[in-house]
Amino acid sequence: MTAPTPHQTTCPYCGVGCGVKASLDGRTMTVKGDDTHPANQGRLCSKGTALGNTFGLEGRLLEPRIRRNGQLEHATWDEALSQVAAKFAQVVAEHGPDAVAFYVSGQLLTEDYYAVNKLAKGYIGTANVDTNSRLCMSSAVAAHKQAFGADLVPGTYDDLTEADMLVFSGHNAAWTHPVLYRRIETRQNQFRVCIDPKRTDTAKAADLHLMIRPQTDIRLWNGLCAHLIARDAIDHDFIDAHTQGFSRLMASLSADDQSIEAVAEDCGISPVDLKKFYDAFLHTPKVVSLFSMGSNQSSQGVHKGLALINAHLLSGKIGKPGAAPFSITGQPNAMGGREVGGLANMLAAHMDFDEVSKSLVQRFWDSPTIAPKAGLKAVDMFEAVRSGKIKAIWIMATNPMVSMPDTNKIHEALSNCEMVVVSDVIARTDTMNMAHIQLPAAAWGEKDGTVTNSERVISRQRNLTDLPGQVRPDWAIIAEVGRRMNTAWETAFNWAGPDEVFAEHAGLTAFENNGRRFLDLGGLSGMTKAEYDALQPVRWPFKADGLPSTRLFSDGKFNTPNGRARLVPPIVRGPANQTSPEFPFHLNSARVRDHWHTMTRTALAPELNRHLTEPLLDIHPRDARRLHIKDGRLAVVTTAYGEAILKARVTDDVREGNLSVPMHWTRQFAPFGRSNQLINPAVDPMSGQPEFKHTPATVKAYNEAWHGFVMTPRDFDGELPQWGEDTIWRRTTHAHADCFEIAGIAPLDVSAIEASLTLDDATTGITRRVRVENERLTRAIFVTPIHKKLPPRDWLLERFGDAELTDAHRAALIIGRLPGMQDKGRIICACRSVGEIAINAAIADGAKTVEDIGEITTAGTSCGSCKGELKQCLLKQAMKKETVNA
Ligand SMILES: Nc1nc2c(c(=O)[nH]1)N[C@H]1C(S)=C(S)[C@@H](COP(=O)(O)OP(=O)(O)OC[C@H]3O[C@@H](n4cnc5c(=O)[nH]c(N)nc54)[C@H](O)[C@@H]3O)O[C@H]1N2
Ligand SMILES: Nc1nc2c(c(=O)[nH]1)N[C@H]1C(S)=C(S)[C@@H](COP(=O)(O)OP(=O)(O)OC[C@H]3O[C@@H](n4cnc5c(=O)[nH]c(N)nc54)[C@H](O)[C@@H]3O)O[C@H]1N2
Ligand code: SF4
Ligand SMILES: [Mo]
Repeated sequence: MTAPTPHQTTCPYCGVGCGVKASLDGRTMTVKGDDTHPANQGRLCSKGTALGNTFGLEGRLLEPRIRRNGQLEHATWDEALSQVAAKFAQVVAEHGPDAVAFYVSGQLLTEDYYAVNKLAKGYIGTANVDTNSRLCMSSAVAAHKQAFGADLVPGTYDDLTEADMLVFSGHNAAWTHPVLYRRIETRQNQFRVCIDPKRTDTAKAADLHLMIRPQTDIRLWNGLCAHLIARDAIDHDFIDAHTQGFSRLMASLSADDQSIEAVAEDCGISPVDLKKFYDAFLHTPKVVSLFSMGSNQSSQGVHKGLALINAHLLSGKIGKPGAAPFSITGQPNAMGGREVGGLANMLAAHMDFDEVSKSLVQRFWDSPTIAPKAGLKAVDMFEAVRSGKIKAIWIMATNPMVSMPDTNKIHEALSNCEMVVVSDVIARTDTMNMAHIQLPAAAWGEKDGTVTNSERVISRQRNLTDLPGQVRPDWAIIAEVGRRMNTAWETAFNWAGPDEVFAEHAGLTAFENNGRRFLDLGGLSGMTKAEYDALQPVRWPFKADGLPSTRLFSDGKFNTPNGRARLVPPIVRGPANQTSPEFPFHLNSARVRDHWHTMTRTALAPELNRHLTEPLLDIHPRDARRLHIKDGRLAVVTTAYGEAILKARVTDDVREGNLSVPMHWTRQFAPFGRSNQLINPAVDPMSGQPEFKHTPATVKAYNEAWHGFVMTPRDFDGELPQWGEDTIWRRTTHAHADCFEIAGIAPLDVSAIEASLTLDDATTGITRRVRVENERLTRAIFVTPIHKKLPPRDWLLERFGDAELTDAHRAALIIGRLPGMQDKGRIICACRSVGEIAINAAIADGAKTVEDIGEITTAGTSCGSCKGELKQCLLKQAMKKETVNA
């Protein structure tokens, strides 16, 4: 048998955009990093490495479904598409084009994005097409447009190792852009600063962590600008020749006390540390400042971006190798979506709604109409659905029931809507559950097209296998609806393949451009299908045919009418909603290392569920003590919008008065631990980006009386079990079983559960039940009073995979472990499945470095995403030893 040929494609997760070589045998996939791809040069992180484990058909939606009398029923494509087209056409006819909306995603391919943008803006005539990038990048987009005249990201990945100083501003790169972070680590003697109210892995590894009070970034960056000016450390030639607005900026900065002491006081950090940062920035010519969600997701996100960009413009640290303000994108195709113009306030291809652009785009599309003005941004869009102004919405490749702020309102909106169409790859998501019509989309590895990563590199995501069931690529579904909405639109939507869509998109970027718009992909518009299929990664801007790629702003020319960058004075404000005696805490929300957003795909990979098995609430030890909240016990967080119940992690990695929750968990995995029912829907007034990183909150202990777990055979497609009213549960998926961690106050009634073995201890209150059917373990339930320990989960979970239990194993089931057995502890290395206990044992055995641990345990020897945590283990053990010795 010959080995399957590896196909080159691109990872579907983060904006690093790593090249992947995937080999397929049926639906069994093995992956490795593509060593020829400029983004990753062969590396992959834990999520990329696990791609093979999420490629099965488990949980997939494989056929269209229509809800009839409240029940979802199988439908043909013909029925489903006719209904979508007819309903959209009817609503437009009766209520006008703005009564329909599309809510799309940075996880669509550029071709999908182009198709939906053209349908909405050129044919239906509405700009109500917004995207989850509104929640992600829109503040950076608005800052770029103001400062540079267009949404242009100046940095490249090579700049990150070329720089002598790196700033991570609201960016936990170690977890969220792991492969970039691995590249950064290869660079020695680089001064790294992390600006984050939380002590993240990125902060722990930095030379300087500025653990600022939340939402004080503008004060910090404005202070830096004032410091540069006061020390005359600004680039006068650059400012004179290439910028405008200097005196206005000077005047606005001088309105505040910019002394180091005053700024440090407002930001809640030490003046010594702040001065270290300012001096390092001043003395280092090559600085890259990365900014991400801690910057963008704020009611002052645009000004946060502008303040950071100002520091780079004033010091001329832009347009040169190793010097750039660098907004890093989150999703695999956030950048491609921005190039297409799939945001409600952009028309297309970096053009706005001015008369010249509207005429240009309409002539290029030869379309019957053109959206006259900007459409509704995500939060306003769902509000318009809730109030009934929007009567039909089509959601593609995003899960707003989980990821939008104030999700109780999203639930209301979708419950009230006349027609909710959802295209997804997974059958059961919190948003799919709200759909009237579900459309099965082709998933990663099945779909075919292009994505653009954070450094403007366009890469192919390739179709590697036959489309399963009845799934169709997103662009093809959209095109078909376009054709069905109006027969006169047929030629506009009759692309034969993604290559034709891409050619049209590239053509539009070049149309009547003549250097006016820096985004010009004209060189790629004439590709044949074979050339498109063989396309290698290419970074814009480029001269022709993708080569050679040139550096943005290297000539000091920006995309403004006079070619000068704008220095815009950022205004220092607090967050939209201030804390109060009722809600005294700042609630932050962030990502974890091994999960992707709403977990629809990463939850399928057992190894990705092991790093953090449930959502944790981070709370400072002093706050916890005061409120009697114990580490590992449940706590109730309440905001003006909703409530959540999660396990507390007492840690000084957060500031006193701050709380932090992960954003990922859903109704499918932890209905009580969902973050976004807590989150306030306040937005930046300019970008419309929600303030996910700050909601006033309060917290108290839940005081659960008992805890336990229930294990059932893995069933991702099945109905979720129903527990008692106040039973808090969290689910993790393992290779052969689902594990539900449960806890509650009122006693749990387990009498209805059929069991073959029962061990109830009336004196201790411990309940143990297991069920064995046909020699296989099919149920395990352990419940104990809260102060009693539960057995480790691993061994029992593995038994669900045994086709036939051995006698010794069967006898041990009811105890939950073999005599003398050791647990793995928390899994640190997901790739090699190495737990904390083995790692600590290796350290006790003399391992002194991360590499030593790797040699003994294999931890950290695959993707390296856990190296930061291995360092932490070394530090912790060293500190323990010191305490013991002292
Ligand atoms: N593992 C993993 N990686 C991912 C993703 C994922 O879901 N999982 N998603 C991808 C996507 S779409 C995105 S957008 C990126 C996001 O990547 P990041 O921006 O790195 O992600 P977050 O963890 O959301 O937020 C970053 C940090 O902002 C901090 N922060 C909160 N408030 C403030 C503040 O006021 N000021 C400052 N300076 N910082 C603050 C938080 O404490 C947090 O550590 O990650 C991408 N990569
Ligand atoms: N509290 C809090 N909330 C946040 C954030 C935060 O930091 N804090 N961050 C925000 C940010 S930056 C982002 S980007 C969003 C992300 O939030 P979402 O976009 O809602 O998250 P995903 O889980 O990535 O949703 C993608 C959906 O598309 C499906 N899908 C995958 N591939 C395809 C495909 O090819 N076609 C189709 N049709 N469907 C597909 C997946 O199964 C999944 O249901 O969350 C935002 N929400
Ligand atoms: S860093 Fe990880 S998640 Fe991001 S593109 Fe690379 S392999 Fe995928
Ligand atoms: Mo994002």
